[in-house]
Amino acid sequence: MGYVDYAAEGHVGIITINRPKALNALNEDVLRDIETAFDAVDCSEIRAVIVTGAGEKSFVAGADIAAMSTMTKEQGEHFGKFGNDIFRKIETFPVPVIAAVNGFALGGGNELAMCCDIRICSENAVFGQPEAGLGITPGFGGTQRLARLIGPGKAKEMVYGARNIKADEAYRVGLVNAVYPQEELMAAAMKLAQTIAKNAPIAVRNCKKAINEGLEVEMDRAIEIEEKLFGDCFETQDQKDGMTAFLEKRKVEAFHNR
Ligand code: DAK
Repeated sequence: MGYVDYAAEGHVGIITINRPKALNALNEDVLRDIETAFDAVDCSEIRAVIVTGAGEKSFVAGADIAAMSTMTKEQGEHFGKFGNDIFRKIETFPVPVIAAVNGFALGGGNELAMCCDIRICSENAVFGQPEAGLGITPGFGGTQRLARLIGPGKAKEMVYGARNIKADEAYRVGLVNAVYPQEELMAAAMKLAQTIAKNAPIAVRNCKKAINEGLEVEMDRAIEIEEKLFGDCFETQDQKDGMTAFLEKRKVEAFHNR
């Protein structure tokens, strides 16, 4: 992987997009490397993944404008599908994914952050969908996920106006959960990931599925999805260990992911 680094620390995987000369912009090679990195995550060991960008300036400054500038309609559609399939894979990745947004998250960068489960950012982060100013629409799910996350009115203001927002506004509108000084961002992401990793992994995975799949259907069906995933937990050793520990008035030592 030339453009993406992968490291595991305990039960946490860290994927770093590493193309700082172009502010980590996404061309096909970078996208392919992101996919390869996710494919390499061993979910029997890893319980949460952090995605971040190399350098102190940019998470991802968007899809690669130079690469897109000469695309035909067919190539544009192919590029959109290629990226969308990978982003959807991240959105439905079995374990939670945290975006640690350490600077610009524009266009495809904001779209990458939005397909993660949780976003936190540094004080210098900037979010936006500048595509309309470049003569295109957002193409990696930006029109869909932004409206779902912050509501259609605010999303339309950002998308139609190609208006970027800074970290404080991103926090206010609910695009990010928290803002940290740049030097504290990765430690905060790691703390959050470890908090998740401490809980029963199968239950956490089922929670992710229940929330994501439930949001896509009407409430009666959503509740059925939750019931099924809740029931499945009773076939796990982690449920027995967690509840036995509670009844014996002690903390569970560790969940074993089985
Ligand atoms: N693509 C390619 N190179 C980029 C880039 C990008 N998105 N962003 C920055 N770079 C490169 C710059 O060209 C520059 O390269 P050199 O000139 O040094 O070779 C280097 O990174 C440093 O950038 P700057 O010199 O511009 O740095 P500044 O600090 O002055 O400015 C900036 C930082 C982030 C404000 C500025 O670089 C900027 O405005 N970048 C573009 C941001 C942007 O518009 N991003 C959205 C891209 S559009 C679709 C599929 C996907 C998409 C759409 C449709 N379909 C198939 C339908 C997605 C679209 C997008 O993401």
